[in-house]
Amino acid sequence: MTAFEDRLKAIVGQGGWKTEADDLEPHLREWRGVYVGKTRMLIAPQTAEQVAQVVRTCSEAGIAIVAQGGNTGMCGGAVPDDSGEQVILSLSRMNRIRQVDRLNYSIEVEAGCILADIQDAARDAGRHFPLSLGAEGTCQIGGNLATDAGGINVIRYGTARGLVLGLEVVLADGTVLSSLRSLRKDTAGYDLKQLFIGSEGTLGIITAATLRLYPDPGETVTALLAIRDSGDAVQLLGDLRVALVDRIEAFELVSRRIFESVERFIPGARLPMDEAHPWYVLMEVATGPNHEGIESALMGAIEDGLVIDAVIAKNSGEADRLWHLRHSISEAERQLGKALKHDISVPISRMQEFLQRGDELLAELQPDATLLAFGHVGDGNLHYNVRLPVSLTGSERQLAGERITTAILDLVDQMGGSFSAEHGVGQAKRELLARYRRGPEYDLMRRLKETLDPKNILNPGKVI
Ligand code: FAD
Ligand code: 2HG
Ligand code: ZN
Repeated sequence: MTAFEDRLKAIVGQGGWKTEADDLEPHLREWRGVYVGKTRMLIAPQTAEQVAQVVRTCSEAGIAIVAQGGNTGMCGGAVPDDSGEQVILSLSRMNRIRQVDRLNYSIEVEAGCILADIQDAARDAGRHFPLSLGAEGTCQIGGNLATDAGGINVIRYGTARGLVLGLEVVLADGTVLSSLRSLRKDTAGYDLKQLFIGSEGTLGIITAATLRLYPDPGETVTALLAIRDSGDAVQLLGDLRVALVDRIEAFELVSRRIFESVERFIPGARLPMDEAHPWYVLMEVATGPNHEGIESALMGAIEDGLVIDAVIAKNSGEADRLWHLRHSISEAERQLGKALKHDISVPISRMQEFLQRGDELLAELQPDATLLAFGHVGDGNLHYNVRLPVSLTGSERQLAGERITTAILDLVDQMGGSFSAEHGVGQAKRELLARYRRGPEYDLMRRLKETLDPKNILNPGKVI
């Protein structure tokens, strides 16, 4: 096996690999510590051609490859299995922003670019790259595309998939498939790039992308709104979309319980409302220079009884502090103790019904469980996380967890929703994919995997 490792080292050159246990350790565990694996080595190419040579070498030797971006994924997709045989292919040295085309509103980037760096490069060019999520300082665009990430601005700009104009991918046999076009219209045959977006490293390795940019949204206003009931959020959104002429950039629902844990675990975090309310909406609106419409829209919502209290950020510092509360939720939840995570979506019009039926299910199955619900209500995606009582023993916990997850996800399925809205499948939800996408949809996914990766060397054991 040394000869194999030497061949990989020769492809990437000095500084392009890691084999020492201490260096590898952060790459072997997913950020919550739920999935931990082993590896033979980490290899970090600098060009698509080097990626192709690594893939060819691994394919010849029958060694599996796990692509890894920022390793912030929620489903264990970027972590190798525990055989110690798999190679981690890190994209982190492919981090060049190649070019910004201002008139075409596009940017070409390598897969290892950190998401926040792409946002900054767009801003420096007077443009806006709207993908935004709590992990943006660490996650990489290759990982964002491989998981079809969502985040807080989907309501206005769609998920990562909608932001891709062109893609460069290395296939399982080492072919470099380059379609780095920057066109908005292109009906020349099948849209192949869509196959790789959301495929979590199982169909190809994404090495570069051309992304869509937008005009800078200009002045925005961030407001924290207290609401009586989670269901009111949907009605409120429906009304505000009209009142604000669809200029809502983000619309997030958070329960009081969640903000309490953020205040408890995140240093300096404090909700700027004295009175406690059961639910909150954190909203960002592109208002224009005079903050047109926002106050009258909110007054209308207060008169209608949908909003019971509101705080409007007076400046960007206050807005950043509000968003910091939102982006700290996962970290607070991690410190509170692992919860059962349900990253679900339902049609927005059925969100209220889902929340009500979900409450009923929890009350029936585990009345002493704690619901930690929050999410991107503006696009129908809720993180319906559930914390089990600490008093349960290991086996009770396992059983209760399985019963609750099955009941919640069956409900989501019956309501025309998805068990995986934005985090992907990884190794965490492989069985769920087989369960909820059974039939022709699942069969075609299998056939695609077998066709594109016949030796099953790309991230085996993940997704399918
Ligand atoms: P990784 O975790 O490294 O990899 C994820 C998957 O993609 C793996 O299967 C991996 O094999 C594959 N992969 C990575 N790079 C490539 C590549 N170049 N080619 C092919 N396959 C590749 N997600 C959301 O959608 N919305 C959120 O709001 C959100 N908020 C988050 C907040 C926090 C605090 C954290 C920790 C995570 C959050 N996430 C969110 C989850 C995570 O950040 C996203 O899934 C992100 O897109 C993963 O990017 P990454 O570079 O870390 O990918
Ligand atoms: C978010 O919206 C992320 O903050 C993380 O998608 C969700 O931790 C979670 O469950
Ligand atoms: Zn989310």
